[in-house]
Amino acid sequence: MDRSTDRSSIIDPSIGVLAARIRAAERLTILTGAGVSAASGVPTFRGADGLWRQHRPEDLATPEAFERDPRLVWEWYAWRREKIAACRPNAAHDVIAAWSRRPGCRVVTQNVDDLHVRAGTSALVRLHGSIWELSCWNRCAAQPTPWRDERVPLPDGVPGCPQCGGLARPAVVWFGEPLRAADVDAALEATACDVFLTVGTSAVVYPAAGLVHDARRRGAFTAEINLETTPASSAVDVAIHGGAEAVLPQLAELL
Ligand code: BJW
Repeated sequence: MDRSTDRSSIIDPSIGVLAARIRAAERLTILTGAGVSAASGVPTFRGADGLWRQHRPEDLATPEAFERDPRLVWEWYAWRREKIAACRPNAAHDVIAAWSRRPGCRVVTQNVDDLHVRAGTSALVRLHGSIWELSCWNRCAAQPTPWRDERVPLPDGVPGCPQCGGLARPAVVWFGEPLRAADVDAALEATACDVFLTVGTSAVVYPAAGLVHDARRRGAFTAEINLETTPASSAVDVAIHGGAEAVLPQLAELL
């Protein structure tokens, strides 16, 4: 094929600009959302095939929903756990994991799938918890407990708290719930950086969506990688339209 007409060989000039910024940065912070795991096959929340197209968040992802019908909520999480268990980290997770081992790099994720963990990401803040952990509904246990049972349908009854035997819940953050203070502190601390890169998030869920603005106020160069325009697109220095699994490897090549 004539390379001059092969659009796949043309690199968006913004990628070069961002690569130069990352190369020079002593402190790099990356915020990720569901779009980073989309190429792995994990459903996003708000896209055309997103989870919120089939289910109302208030029926499944609020403390009120769990109180009303814990089994229904657990069944939905069991279905998602089974789906995620079959997924593997993609090229975007791999690039982020490699960068995370650089001094000064911090990764903050809203994702509960733990694909960043499986890719070997260090210095990771999981703002919305993990679908692979459970915690006590009555808040008896101080720490969430790993729970890797992938059976669907659920074993008899909903899972119990390993500490007190009471009702257990997925160790994720639902709407209307506060995030763990230590995670919020770590995320806010990470907004003091030279480059803040937001990847694959619709930038509508707070407090995560506020981090890019905090970083900008604190003097960071800000960038976004997303398939679509988001509320963050007009606020960042560089908005790159593309799949994280394609753009991040291109960036890594240029470093
Ligand atoms: C690609 C791609 C590819 C696709 N490459 N890109 C009004 C104003 C402001 C705030 C509020 C408000 N009313 C209520 C609030 C607060 C609320 C909130 O923000 N609501 C807004 C929606 C309006 N926030 C909260 O309730 C939070 N808590 C809180 O504020 O506490 C305060 C408090 C203090 C003291 C006491 C009590 C309370 C908690 C938020 C918890 C969010 N939880 C969920 C579920 C987690 C568990 C689970 O998974 O089940 O977190 S909701 C869901 O949204 C999930 C995600 O982490 C989160 C963000 O979604 P994300 O990652 O952005 O995914 P999508 O699907 O939205 O977007 C994917 C993007 O990727 C798209 O843009 C695609 O284009 C892109 N993409 N493929 C690159 N290959």
